[in-house]
Amino acid sequence: DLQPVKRALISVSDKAGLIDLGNALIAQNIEILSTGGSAKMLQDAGISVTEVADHTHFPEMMDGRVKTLHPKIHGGILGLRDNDDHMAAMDQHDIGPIDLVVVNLYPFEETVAKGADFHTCIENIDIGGPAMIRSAAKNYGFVNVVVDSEDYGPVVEELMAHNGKTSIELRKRLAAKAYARTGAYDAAISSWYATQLGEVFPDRMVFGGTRQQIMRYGENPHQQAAFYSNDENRIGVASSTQLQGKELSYNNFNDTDAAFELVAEFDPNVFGPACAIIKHANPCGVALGSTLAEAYKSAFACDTTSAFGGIIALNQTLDMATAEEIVKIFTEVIIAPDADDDAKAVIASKKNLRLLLTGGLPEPTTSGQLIKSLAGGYLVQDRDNQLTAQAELQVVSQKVPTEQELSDMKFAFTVAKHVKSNAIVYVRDGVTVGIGAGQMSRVDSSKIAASKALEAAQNAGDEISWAKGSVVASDAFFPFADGLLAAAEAGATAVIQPGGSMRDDDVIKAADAAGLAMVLTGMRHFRH
Ligand code: 93A
Repeated sequence: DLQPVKRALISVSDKAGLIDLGNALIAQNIEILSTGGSAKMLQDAGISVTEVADHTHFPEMMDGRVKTLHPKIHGGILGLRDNDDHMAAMDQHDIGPIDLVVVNLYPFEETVAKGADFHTCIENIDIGGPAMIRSAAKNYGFVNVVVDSEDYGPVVEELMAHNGKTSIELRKRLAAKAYARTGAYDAAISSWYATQLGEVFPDRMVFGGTRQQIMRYGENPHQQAAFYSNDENRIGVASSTQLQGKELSYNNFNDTDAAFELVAEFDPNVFGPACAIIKHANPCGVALGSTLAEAYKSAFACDTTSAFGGIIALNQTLDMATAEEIVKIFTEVIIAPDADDDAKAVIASKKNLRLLLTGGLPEPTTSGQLIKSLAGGYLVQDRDNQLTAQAELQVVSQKVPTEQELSDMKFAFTVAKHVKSNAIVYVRDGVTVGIGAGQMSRVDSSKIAASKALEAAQNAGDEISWAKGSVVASDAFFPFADGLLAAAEAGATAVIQPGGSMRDDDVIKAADAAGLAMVLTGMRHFRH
């Protein structure tokens, strides 16, 4: 269904590609209507245009607030060319059809991002532009709407290929893009207003974001999926550059995000090298080390079975020694702030291994919102961007923890924050030795973590469980003494947990009876 383009209206704030477009339209004998600044730029380039004000016989007024909001414009865009009444109305009121609308909007988002004052932001709310875009997109059967200079090329190509006409497929595609643009524009205005009012949760939420990738499938092959990144504040996986390997899958994105969020808790200037290995969004090994390769080897040793096909996150530049360790087994993804050239060469020997470089670590205290959808809606909450400060740790046991125990407890509790609840994490010397994740009862998580610590020891040829002499962290309080006793039995010497249970006293008594040190954080880190 080809439709001719005889008259175009151009009104653009972003003037990139404007003159080329003007010349291409003139070459197709298309008459150009245009607003103030756009008309001037075209005329200065020798392109003949009619000013909208001359077309409507109505001046631009009120500082440009009213320039295209006129029936001669909107009638020309909206009139159905195959409807006799519409055509008669157009004739009667001397309304000429407009077949191509090229509009990009006042830069509201950029103005807000620049930190402009309230008044300037208000003046940058475009009214006439979105009105024309929406009119043109509604009448996609006859009218072309272009909201992005990237689409000038494809439109001109069609005009040339079809002798001044465009196809219905193109017009539909342009219409869909047009409403996406006006929707995102209004969402940005709405969220800016809400922020001005100090509202965290406005009456209606509208999610923006830009589609970065359509995946082959979602969590399972029968689910469709795509990845959208925030327009501002693009950090972590969303900001990474992929050096090699095939595209990330839905599960890869999810796991890589979990891995990088976890390792970002460990600022290399404070903790030195750190490595986290993730499977199914849970860590199967996390470690600090004197070198990055040490950290990787220790993280790997925690659970050599689960680490197979895992996602590895590093808190500093990937070096060759670490790369050589990593390529010994199959790994899906490595994410790191950077990589040395010789490390890249080692990784390049594994074609399918994806290497993502981010240029830095996300700041773990960054605020932001997390969205989880339910069957009939969604939940929104702040991200868990907090950690208990050293000063707030409260020793409640008779036994006072040693310095090493204290630092291991803080490490274990930080890791537990990134483990699905119920989370139990055993740590020895800055290395996780047993992780229990995602169980419905805390005792079960404790048992699993303890059995993993024994398995890790046996894998390494040790007789004695690595839980022996470890510290243990729990993401939420022990409701009963049983989980704690399981830890003592496994050989832990110290426990870190939020506290706050009705039976805290019983749990503290049990710790004292077992000779354990116990520290309360007062902060819980559920993760579901
Ligand atoms: O202030 S407006 O909302 N009122 C209007 O009637 C109107 N018509 C077009 N802004 C309006 N526009 C916008 O002007 C367009 O969306 C475009 O961003 C800009 C182009 O102005 P100029 O051609 O004068 O540079």
